[in-house]
Amino acid sequence: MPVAAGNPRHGTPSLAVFGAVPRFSRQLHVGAPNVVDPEAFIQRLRRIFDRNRLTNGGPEERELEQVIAERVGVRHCIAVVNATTALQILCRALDWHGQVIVPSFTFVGTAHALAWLGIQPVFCDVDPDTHNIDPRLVEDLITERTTGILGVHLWGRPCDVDALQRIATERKLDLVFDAAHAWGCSSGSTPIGRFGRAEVFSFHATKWVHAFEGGAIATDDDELAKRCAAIKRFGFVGYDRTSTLGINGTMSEAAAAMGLVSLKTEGPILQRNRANFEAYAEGLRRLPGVRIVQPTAENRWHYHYVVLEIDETVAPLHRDLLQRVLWEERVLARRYFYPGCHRLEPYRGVGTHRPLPVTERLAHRTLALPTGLQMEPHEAASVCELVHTAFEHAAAVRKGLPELPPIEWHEPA
Ligand code: T4K
Repeated sequence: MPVAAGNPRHGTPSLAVFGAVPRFSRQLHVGAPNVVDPEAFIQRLRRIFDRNRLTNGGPEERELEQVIAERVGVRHCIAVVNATTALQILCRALDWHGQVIVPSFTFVGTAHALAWLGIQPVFCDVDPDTHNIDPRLVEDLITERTTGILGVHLWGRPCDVDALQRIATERKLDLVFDAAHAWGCSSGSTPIGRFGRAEVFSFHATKWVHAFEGGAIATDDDELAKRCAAIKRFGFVGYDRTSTLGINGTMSEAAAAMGLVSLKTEGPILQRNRANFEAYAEGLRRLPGVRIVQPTAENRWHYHYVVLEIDETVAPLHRDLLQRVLWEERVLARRYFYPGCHRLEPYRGVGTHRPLPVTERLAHRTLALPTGLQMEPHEAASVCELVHTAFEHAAAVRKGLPELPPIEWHEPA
């Protein structure tokens, strides 16, 4: 809802919040699915129907597992219905209990996976540059109840895997990684998926490569893989014998088929992501107090997350006001990962945790912008122009916008 009827011809900034026509005629989402070749998917679906094998270890699921394992360079991949369930299966297979050290600055699903198993997530602060769990702080959080460390490669940029592995080895703890953001990424020349005892990818529709819904556990550990595979299928080890408490984590044949098609079409997605990213980076370069999360030269990256850090002590507008301006223009920027897991239910106020100053700061500063096949680089440049205009007219925006109710997380008309 505009705050005032604006008229650019009379000096009011040309922004939808002041009554101008929104810059985009459609909504631009963070995480809009990339679909390159629906026909190839439909062909695979036909074959699925011909075989009448819809789920429970069919050929699409097996092929997907093989492709992922080969691409990552691990002996085992276990495809799972989604990454949250995959994390739960992995934690169960590792017999994690008590406490696990995990960053708070992540999607809440990371913490939920632990809590569902009765494990207490012990929140660790993150490094201000990488946004990943800070190994220097991990050691201090280890108690006699700690059974593991769960790193998250946030935005697909690798954790400090060596430092974390050193701590895990010294303290005889299991280290695993939530690699939900990190398909196709690397740490140096080593693909993500090969670190710790195992890593978990997400192939959710909002990821750059997806299977509608999907996840996968990658590991070189034969025994662990066997346990994960059994847990994923109700604990079955034979036709009618169970070895352990299991769950249904199977990926359907339709989802696996989508995953396979999506993997084959990475090229054009990566190309567009990169072009959009470069347009954003160029367009936002000179803005005061704005930093764009950059890839690091030595690591492979998918350019799937366009994340700004807006330092409110320097920038003329707070992140939340800029978000509101953009929403009115139909650019549905997201405050990933506000407010940090430790401030969300059911973790809020439970137990005590160390102060998390970096997480607190980032949670108030980061803003994810849309990218992917839904948009072209010139549209990314257009989003940047909006940010420039909003900054130029920051005083007017600040004056007008507090009257608006806070953004609710439903989609605006
Ligand atoms: N660990 C980390 C670090 C994660 O980020 C995630 C998930 C997980 C673990 C767990 O992975 P999974 O169990 O999901 O495999 C989304 C996703 O649901 C979630 O997968 C993702 N991370 C998280 C960061 O984002 P929402 O609630 O923010 O997304 P949603 O549904 O609002 O989608 C974003 C926008 O994209 C929508 O406003 C509209 C658009 N959209 C979305 C979908 C699903 C479409 O246009 N079409 C679609 O089909 O959680």
